[in-house]
Amino acid sequence: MSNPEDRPPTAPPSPAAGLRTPTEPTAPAANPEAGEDVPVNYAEQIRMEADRAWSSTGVALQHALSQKVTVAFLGSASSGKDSAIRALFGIDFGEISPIPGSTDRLRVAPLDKAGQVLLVNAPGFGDVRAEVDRVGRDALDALDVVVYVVNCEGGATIDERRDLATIRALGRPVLVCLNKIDLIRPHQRQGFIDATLAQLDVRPADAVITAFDPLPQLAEAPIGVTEVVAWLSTQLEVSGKELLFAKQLRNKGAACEPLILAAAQRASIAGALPVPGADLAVVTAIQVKLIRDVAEVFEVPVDREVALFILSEVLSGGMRGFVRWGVGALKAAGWIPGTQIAEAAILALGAMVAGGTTYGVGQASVRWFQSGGKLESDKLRAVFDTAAFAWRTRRETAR
Ligand SMILES: Nc1nc2c(ncn2[C@@H]2O[C@H](COP(=O)(O)OP(=O)(O)OP(=O)(O)O)[C@@H](O)[C@H]2O)c(=O)[nH]1
Ligand SMILES: [Mg+2]
Repeated sequence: MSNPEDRPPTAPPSPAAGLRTPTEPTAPAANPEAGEDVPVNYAEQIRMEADRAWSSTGVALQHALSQKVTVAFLGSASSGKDSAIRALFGIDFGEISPIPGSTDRLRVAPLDKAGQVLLVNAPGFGDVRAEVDRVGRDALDALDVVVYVVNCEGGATIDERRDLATIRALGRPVLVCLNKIDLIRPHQRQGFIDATLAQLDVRPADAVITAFDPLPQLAEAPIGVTEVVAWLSTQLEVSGKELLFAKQLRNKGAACEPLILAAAQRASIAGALPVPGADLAVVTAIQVKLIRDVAEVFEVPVDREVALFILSEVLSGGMRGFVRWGVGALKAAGWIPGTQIAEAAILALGAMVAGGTTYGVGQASVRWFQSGGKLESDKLRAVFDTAAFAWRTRRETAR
């Protein structure tokens, strides 16, 4: 587990060392479909907007980081609660010091040194609730989300159904994990899943199939962790707590994925065109915030220059790839640079470009921070383009 206090004293990716002025866009070939006439001052435009966005996103970031999050892992004995915590956060819950006052029956422990992220762990909830002391009650009052772990090997019991009803009465989002799926033969799985969900009266949308600690001969790695993270992140986003949660996750790249998807989604519905000659402000602000969020997850200090560098490199460097495709496609649809968008076809394309560039910026940032700020520009751009085109493909097939 890492804490802000544990931060290695590594220097931030130094703009002075690794940074160069974004390459001047190479003159695009005269190909009407590839978006010629791309203004050469695009890089300047991006830098200006990103610079402005840097200041405005600081407040939002501070707010996100000042939150408190409480996540409970509940469920019958041996269902896999501790295994879930280990798979998600990479820690042994038993080794974290509980908050004084919590009991053996309901343990409350902080994941981070500042105590902003609390985990609650309790077996068989129904009878525990009657006995909880003040620490337990406070934790339950502050609960943001509940992960209810069921050993689906034996199906659900009446006690579990009752437990779940009591937990739902708390009025918090509850995710049911049908755990130990590895122990069920593949051809019997669907039957087990359907039966268990019916026994528990849970909708499929509120359940994830998991194996938090599978037998090595049955599965190489835990199953369903990505889905659990995605579900929790979506729930926590409502109250702006998803970043704090993401920071605690074991797998940093995977922790960023829901943040990137959510940002791309926001950008695509913003109704703005993040291309040369259009209004960049809204989408650029989303992208700058995303870069800062990704840096937070990787616990790397990021400064304005680094954010500007990543953005201008991937968006304007060379003016190729996805951005170039976007400009070409928009023009082919009748968009004239510098004008307002009115038509649905152009709006839809703009949404695709906004979502794709944001998704690409997120993935490029992950790779940048994973590399310790040492990724070469062409590799950074390649990550961006691959991701942005993948977003486009996904959207096209989703239609
Ligand atoms: N095959 C398999 N075993 C699992 C899985 N998840 C957990 N287990 C095993 O089930 C046992 C109990 O797991 P724990 O994570 O300790 O369960 P718990 O809910 O914390 O248990 P208690 O705290 O005792 O109530 C351990 O031996 C785990 O290795 C899984 O997905 N597949
Ligand atoms: Mg346990």
